[in-house]
Amino acid sequence: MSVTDLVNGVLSGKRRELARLISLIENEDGDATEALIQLYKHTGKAHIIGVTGPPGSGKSSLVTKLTTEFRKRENTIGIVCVDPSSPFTGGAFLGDRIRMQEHSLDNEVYVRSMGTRGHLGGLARATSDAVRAIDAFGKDIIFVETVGAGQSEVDVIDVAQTVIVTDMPGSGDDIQAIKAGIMEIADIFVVNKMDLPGAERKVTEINAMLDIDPSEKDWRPPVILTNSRSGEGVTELADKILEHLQFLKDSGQLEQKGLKRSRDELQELMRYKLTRELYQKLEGQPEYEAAIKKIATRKEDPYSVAERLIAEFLFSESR
Ligand SMILES: Nc1nc2c(ncn2[C@@H]2O[C@H](COP(=O)(O)OP(=O)(O)O)[C@@H](O)[C@H]2O)c(=O)[nH]1
Ligand SMILES: [Mg+2]
Repeated sequence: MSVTDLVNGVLSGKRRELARLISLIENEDGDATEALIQLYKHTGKAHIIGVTGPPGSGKSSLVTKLTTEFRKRENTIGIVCVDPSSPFTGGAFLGDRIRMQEHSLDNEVYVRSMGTRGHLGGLARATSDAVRAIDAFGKDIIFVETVGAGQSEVDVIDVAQTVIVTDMPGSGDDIQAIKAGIMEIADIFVVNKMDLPGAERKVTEINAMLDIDPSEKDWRPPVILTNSRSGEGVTELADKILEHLQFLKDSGQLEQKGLKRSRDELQELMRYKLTRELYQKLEGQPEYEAAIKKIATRKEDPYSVAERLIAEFLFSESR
């Protein structure tokens, strides 16, 4: 299939072409970049919603219920599930797929899982490109679900305009969540499994944490109780999500976020491209291997060698 066919297919809403493009993205195929170049001007329309939190807190169930809610409101939906902690794409997402099955016959809902490929930087890159492809495909709302455990999902969730952090009663990992920087990125907190004992206390705890947050934000993240099995609280959550988007627009923060993201993305792409080209050039070269040995045997130091190699790379004409 030619890149033009692929691009036209995605733009005209063909699911097969979208799936194919995301596979190319995952495999870091050059055709994917070519397609994304052509698609870029058709993107930037979707409301991207990040959903993160501990495993088992109910992210997938919640996304499924939110999808039902937004479908009622005539929105079309994309869902991207990311699990950086698991190398087993198929198995890890089996549960997610089963949970999201109630939408599998709905053409207006597109679900895709992303597994670990290469290093985490690559995963964040691939996820943001997959989201972009779904944006060009024309979905109004795109959920990005990722398990909350560290820097990697903060990177993954960076594509989102609205970030939901999920928690559940009885989970004692609040301190850990703060450490991981998950608290700071939340626009909305959800205490899911409100049917279980301790849900109200959890809400109080999170609110207490927000009270001592020194940063003076214009938006105080609301804390919402949900039951992702019955759907209780989900309508309120959907309203809050829209309220947050409206706040971003009214306050000018949506524009700011867009600029920040473009700056970050450009830097990241340049860094990625430069290092990849550099390594490709150096890897296996006798002088490179010799320099590594010299560093190990203290005949040279890594600081000077790094400077020299980068200078040589930047100013070499045969690049
Ligand atoms: N009791 C209860 N169980 C829930 C609720 N939401 C999800 N679950 C269950 O919690 C488990 C984990 O849910 P899942 O959506 O896969 O969580 P994820 O790992 O965060 O995506 C599943 O067995 C769900 O059925 C809820 O509101 N109440
Ligand atoms: Mg899940």
